[in-house]
Amino acid sequence: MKTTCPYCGVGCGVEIDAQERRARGDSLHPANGGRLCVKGASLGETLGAETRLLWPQIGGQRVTMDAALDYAAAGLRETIARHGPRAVAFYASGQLLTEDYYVANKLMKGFIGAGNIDTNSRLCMASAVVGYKRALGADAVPCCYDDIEQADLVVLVGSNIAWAHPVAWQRLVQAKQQRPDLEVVVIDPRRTASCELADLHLPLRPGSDAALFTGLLHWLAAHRGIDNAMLAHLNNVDATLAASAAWDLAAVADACQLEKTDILAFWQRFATRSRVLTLWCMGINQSQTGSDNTSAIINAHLLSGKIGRPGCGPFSLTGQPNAMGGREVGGLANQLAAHMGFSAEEVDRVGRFWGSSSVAREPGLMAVEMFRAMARGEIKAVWIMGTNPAVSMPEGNLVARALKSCPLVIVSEVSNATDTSACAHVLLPAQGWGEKSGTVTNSERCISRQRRFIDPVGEAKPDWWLLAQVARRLGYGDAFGWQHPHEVFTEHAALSGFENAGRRAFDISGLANLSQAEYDQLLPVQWPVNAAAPRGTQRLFSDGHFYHGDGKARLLPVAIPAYSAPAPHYPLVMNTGRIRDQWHTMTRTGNVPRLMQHFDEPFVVLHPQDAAAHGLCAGDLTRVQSALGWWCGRVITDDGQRPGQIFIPMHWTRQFSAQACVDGLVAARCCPLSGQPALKQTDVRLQPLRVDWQGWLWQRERRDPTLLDYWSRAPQGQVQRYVVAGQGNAAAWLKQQPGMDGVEWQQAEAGDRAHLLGWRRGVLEYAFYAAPSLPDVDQAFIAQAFAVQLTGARQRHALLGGKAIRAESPGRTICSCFSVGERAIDKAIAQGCRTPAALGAALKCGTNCGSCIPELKQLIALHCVEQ
Ligand SMILES: Nc1nc2c(c(=O)[nH]1)N[C@H]1C(S)=C(S)[C@@H](COP(=O)(O)OP(=O)(O)OC[C@H]3O[C@@H](n4cnc5c(=O)[nH]c(N)nc54)[C@H](O)[C@@H]3O)O[C@H]1N2
Ligand SMILES: Nc1nc2c(c(=O)[nH]1)N[C@H]1C(S)=C(S)[C@@H](COP(=O)(O)OP(=O)(O)OC[C@H]3O[C@@H](n4cnc5c(=O)[nH]c(N)nc54)[C@H](O)[C@@H]3O)O[C@H]1N2
Ligand code: SF4
Ligand SMILES: [Mo]
Repeated sequence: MKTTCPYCGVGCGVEIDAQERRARGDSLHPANGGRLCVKGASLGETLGAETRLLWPQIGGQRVTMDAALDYAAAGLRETIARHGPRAVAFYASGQLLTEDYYVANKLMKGFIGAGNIDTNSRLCMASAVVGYKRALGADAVPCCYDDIEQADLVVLVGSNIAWAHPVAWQRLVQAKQQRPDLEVVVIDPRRTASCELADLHLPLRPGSDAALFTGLLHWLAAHRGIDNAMLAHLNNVDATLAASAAWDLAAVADACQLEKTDILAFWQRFATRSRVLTLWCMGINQSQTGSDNTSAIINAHLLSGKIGRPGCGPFSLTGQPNAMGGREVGGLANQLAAHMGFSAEEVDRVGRFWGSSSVAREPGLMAVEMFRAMARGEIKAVWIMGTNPAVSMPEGNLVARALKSCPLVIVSEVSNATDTSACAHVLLPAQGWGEKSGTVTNSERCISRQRRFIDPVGEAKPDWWLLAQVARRLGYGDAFGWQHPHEVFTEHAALSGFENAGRRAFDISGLANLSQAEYDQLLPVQWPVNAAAPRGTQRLFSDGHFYHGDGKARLLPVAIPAYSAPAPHYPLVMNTGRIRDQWHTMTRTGNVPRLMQHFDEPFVVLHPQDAAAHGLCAGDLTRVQSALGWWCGRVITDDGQRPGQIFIPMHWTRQFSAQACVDGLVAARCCPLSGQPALKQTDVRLQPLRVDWQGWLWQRERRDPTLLDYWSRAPQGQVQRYVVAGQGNAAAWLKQQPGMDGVEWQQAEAGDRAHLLGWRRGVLEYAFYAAPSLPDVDQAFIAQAFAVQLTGARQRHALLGGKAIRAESPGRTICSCFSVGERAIDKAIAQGCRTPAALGAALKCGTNCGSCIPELKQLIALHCVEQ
C-alpha cells in the first residue's frame, strides 16, 4: 500500500507492507524517489496499541463514544449560549490531515462564528506566511525539491536540514557528489550536522539574519546584482534600497559578528551564481523579527531575479507533514478559508459557499494570545487536536496553568499519556497514521494521500468525523453530513476554485470532481491544479506574474533590531531545536527504542569555554534557569557552539523526564506581524546540579520516580529504563518508592556503589545500579534479563554486578537504521576504514538514510587526530 510519511514536511512517499509492518520508500514519489530517513523507516515500529488512547474518557473514566461527544457538544453549546462564540477556541495542528483541518475550520469560523481557531503552525510557519503574502501577494512557495538538484548555490539559513529534513538533505548530498561545483553556504550560529556539506559556514550572532540579507540587497544594487528584466515586475524597489543603504559591509560585520571576508564570500557567490536556492526554516521564522527576516531573504531573490526559474528561489521548508494543508484551509486565526481573508466580500463569498450566515467577520486569537486569554478566564472551552501545547508552547508553565483552569478542555489524541491530555476533561481517541485516510501537502505544494492500511485500535475515529459528530449535535448537521473523507476533500477543492478567477494562488478546482475511486488512487500533485494546469504546477511565478492586484511583487524595507547585550543575571542565550531521531514531544518516536539510542537523555550543548567557566564537564548534570522557570539535564560540550550560546532540544516532556520541558523557560516574545514567538533566543544562566549519586534503574512497569531533582526515561520494549540522580542513600531512596510492597531485594554494596535487584515471586521487577557518577554497566544485557527467566546463580550474580559474562557494551548508537554502535565503528576505523563508504561496506552504517554520515566523518577525523 502506498501512503505518505506522517513526520516532516519533506512528505516522503512510503510503501508499507501491512502484514510485516515494514516501511520502504516509494520510488515513484516525487519528494523522495525511494529514500526514507530513519524515522520514516521505523514507522512500522510505531503502530502498536500499547501506548495508544483506545477509548473515549470523561474525567478519566471510560465512557461510550456517544456519551463523550454529547458531553463535548453540550459543553460547547452552553459556553456559547452563556458567554458568546468567542469564549470557545480550537487549537489544531499541522499534523492533521487536510480533511480534518477543513472540518475544524468550517465548524469554528463558519458555524460557531468566531475566528478562534489557531494551530501549532503559528509556532512554525506564520512568519513565512507573512513574508510570502507581503512580497508575492499570496502564501505560495515558488520552488520545488528538484530545484535542490538544479541549483548552483544552495543557501541553508536557520535550517538544520541534515537532521530535520533528512531526505531533502540526502538529495543535496547526492547533487553535490554529482556536481562538486554546486556550492553550499550554511548560516547558523551553531556548527550543525548540515555544515558537513558547507563550502562556507557563517556562524552569525543569533537574530542578526535580517542585517546579513539587507546588506546583501544593498550590495547587489551596488555591484550590478540587479536583474533589470525583473524590475518591470517589482514595486517599491527604490524605497527598499534607500532603507538598506546603511547596511554596508562594516555595519553588517558588526551586527552579525562575522568576518568581513566571510560575508563578502557569501554575497559574491549569491550575486554571481545564476541559480541560487535559499532554504530556510525555524532559525529564521521563530524570531521577534521573523516576518522581516523572511522578507529580507525574499527581497534579495526578487531584486536579483533568482525566482521562478529552475534551481532558484526563496524556499521556506515546512516543518510538519501538513503545515501547508493548514495554510490552505485557513487553519490560522487570521485567515478565513482557502487563501481568503476577512474582507466583507470574502466573508460573503465563503458564507454563500458554506450556506451559513454566521461566518466569522474578523480574525480570532493567535496561539499565544489564545492561551493568555484562557489564563485570564476569557476562553472557557477549548478543543485541542493533534498537538501538545502543554509542552510545545512558550510560557509553558502559564499554558499548563491556563489549561488546568479552563472549565472545558477537549483533547483528541492518539497517545494514552501526554502532558496536554493530563489536563483534559474529555479525551477523544483519534485514528493515527495507517488508520486514518486523507491528504497532506508538503513543502513543495505537493498534495499526496495518506491511506488506511490497518484497522483502527480500540474505538479510535478520524478527527474529521469527531468534529462532524459534534457539529451535528450543535445543530449544523446539513453542512457536516459527509460519510467519507473524499467528500470533504472535494468540497475543499471546490471552495478553492469558487469565484476565484485566477485571483487566489491556492486553486485545486481541478480535483473538485474526483470520484471516490479517483481520490483513492490520487497520485502526488502540486497545486495549483485547475483548468489551466490540470496536471499541477511545479514552479510558480515563471511568467513574472504575482498575486498583488497590479500583478507585481513587492520589495519591503525591514526592521533590524539593535543589538542588546544579555542581562547580567542571565548571561547566556539559549537556542532550542531538534535532534535527528525524535519527533517533537516524543509521543511516538520516544517509544521506539531504536530512535532513543541516538540521544537517550535531555541534554544541553555548551561551548567548552562556557562549560569550564561554570565548573561543568561533559557528562555532568546541570540546571538551566530563565526568568520563567528551570530545566535539568546533562551537559555535552561542543566547540561548534558559539560561546555564550547554549542549545537544548525541544523534545523532552514530563512523560520522559523530571524537569526537561524547555518551553517552561521560554518567554512568549512574538513577531508583531506574524504572532510567531521567538523560541530560539532566551536569556538563561546555569549552575551544576549537585547530587550525591546517579544511577540506572530498569523496571518492568512504568512508574515514574518521585522525590528526585532529576530522572529521565527511555522505554526499551518490555522494560522501562530510567536514569536517576539524588541525594542521600541511593538504596534507601529506591526502597521508599511507591509500590515496593512485597519486593524481595538482593543487594550488593561496595564502597559508594549500590547495586540492587528487586524480585517479586521469582520474577525480576527492578535492577538498580548507583554510584557517585553514572556507573558503567552493560545495558543490553540488563534489559535482556527482563525478557528471559534468569535461572542460574552465576547469571544472577552477573546481573547484580551489571556486567554480562564476557560482554562488551556497543557504545552510543551512531547509525540507528542498522543499530551500529560507536565501539564497532571505532574498531573498524582502527582496522583501516577511513571513509564513510568503507565503514558502510564493513558494518552497513550510513548506507540506508545516510543521516549519520556527518557523525561517521567526525569519528574518522577524531581517530586521525588521536593518532
Ligand atoms: N528529526 C526531526 N525532524 C523534524 C522535526 C522534529 O521534531 N524532529 N520537526 C519538524 C518541524 S515541525 C519543523 S518546524 C522543522 C524544523 O527544522 P529546523 O528549523 O531545521 O530545525 P531546528 O533545530 O528547530 O532549528 C534550525 C536551526 O536554526 C538555528 N538557529 C537558531 N537561531 C538562529 C538565528 O538567529 N539565525 C539562524 N540563521 N539560525 C538560527 C539553530 O541553531 C538550528 O540549527 O523540522 C521538522 N523536522
Ligand atoms: N522551544 C521550542 N519550542 C517549539 C519549537 C522549537 O523549535 N523550540 N518548535 C515549534 C514547532 S515548529 C512546532 S511545529 C511545535 C510542535 O509541537 P506539537 O505539535 O505540540 O508536538 P507534537 O509532539 O507533534 O504533538 C502532536 C500531538 O498530536 C498527537 N497526534 C499524532 N497524530 C495525531 C492524529 O492523527 N490525530 C490527533 N488528534 N492527534 C495526533 C501526538 O500524539 C501528539 O501528542 O513545537 C513548537 N515548539
Ligand atoms: S525525511 Fe521526513 S517525510 Fe521523509 S521519511 Fe524522514 S521524516 Fe518522513
Ligand atoms: Mo514546526
